[in-house]
Amino acid sequence: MSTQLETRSEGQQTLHVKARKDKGVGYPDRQIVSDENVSWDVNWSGYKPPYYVAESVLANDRHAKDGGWADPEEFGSYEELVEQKTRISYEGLVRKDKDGFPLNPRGRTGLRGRGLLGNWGPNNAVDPMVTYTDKDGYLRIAGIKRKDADSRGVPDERALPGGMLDKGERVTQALSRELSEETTAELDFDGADAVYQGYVDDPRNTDNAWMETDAYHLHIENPPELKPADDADQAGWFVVDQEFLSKMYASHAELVKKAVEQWQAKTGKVVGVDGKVLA
Ligand code: RP5
Repeated sequence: MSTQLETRSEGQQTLHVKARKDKGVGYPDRQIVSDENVSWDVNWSGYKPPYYVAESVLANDRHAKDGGWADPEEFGSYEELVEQKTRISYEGLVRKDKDGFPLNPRGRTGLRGRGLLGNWGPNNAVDPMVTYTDKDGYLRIAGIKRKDADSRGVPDERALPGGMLDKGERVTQALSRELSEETTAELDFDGADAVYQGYVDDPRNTDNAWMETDAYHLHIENPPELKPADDADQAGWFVVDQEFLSKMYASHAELVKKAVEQWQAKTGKVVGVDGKVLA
């Protein structure tokens, strides 16, 4: 008999790791930030991280371009930006540095600016987690290979088919839209279970711009076919085993573990380390 899948979350307040060690495509090297120096409350006079904002962000300044999705590079105050475009932080009040730039709620990342992210401060995403139990009794989840995985040197990495929350969009609408855009599957998330709201340890995060998500779980009986589209190079139903969890993008493994933990509590089922659903 399999031992149980490790679903214990490492906690949502743990130090971010990928946001310090990994990089988005085109990023300069981050200044190395040791665990002891992550917190903004630690005085560190030697902290002089590079500044980076991607060309694609600058080219999509919504003040300069119709349909632009990014904040302007120069801004009066963070509060003004919040008024112009909804941005929600589930991490408490957004702190600012002495120059008025929003500060990453999990601390230093070794990089200033916005990198590939359009918003100063939180960038809100949604992550649909859709599972079913296959005919052999394995728990499978809808996953993708992101288009940027090869360029980041992690071809085996897998991710949830998540994406950005559009302005004025309901979270359940965004979950359906993103799933459909990345996998072509059409599902209704109105009855889905809320799993997590908050910071994502994303490789694109910087000191001044970071990802936050709303993650929901839906367990279904009849899985639709998944075909890769939009930001996905591959899409498929992956067995939720320890190995799959170990190669997930950003902090997606933490989200999946939490969803499995909730599902086990709700159904009384137990998922083994190999993804097999035990009675
Ligand atoms: C992650 O980035 C989120 O958890 C979500 O899966 C994803 C959204 O960004 P894009 O896929 O739109 O680049 O932080």
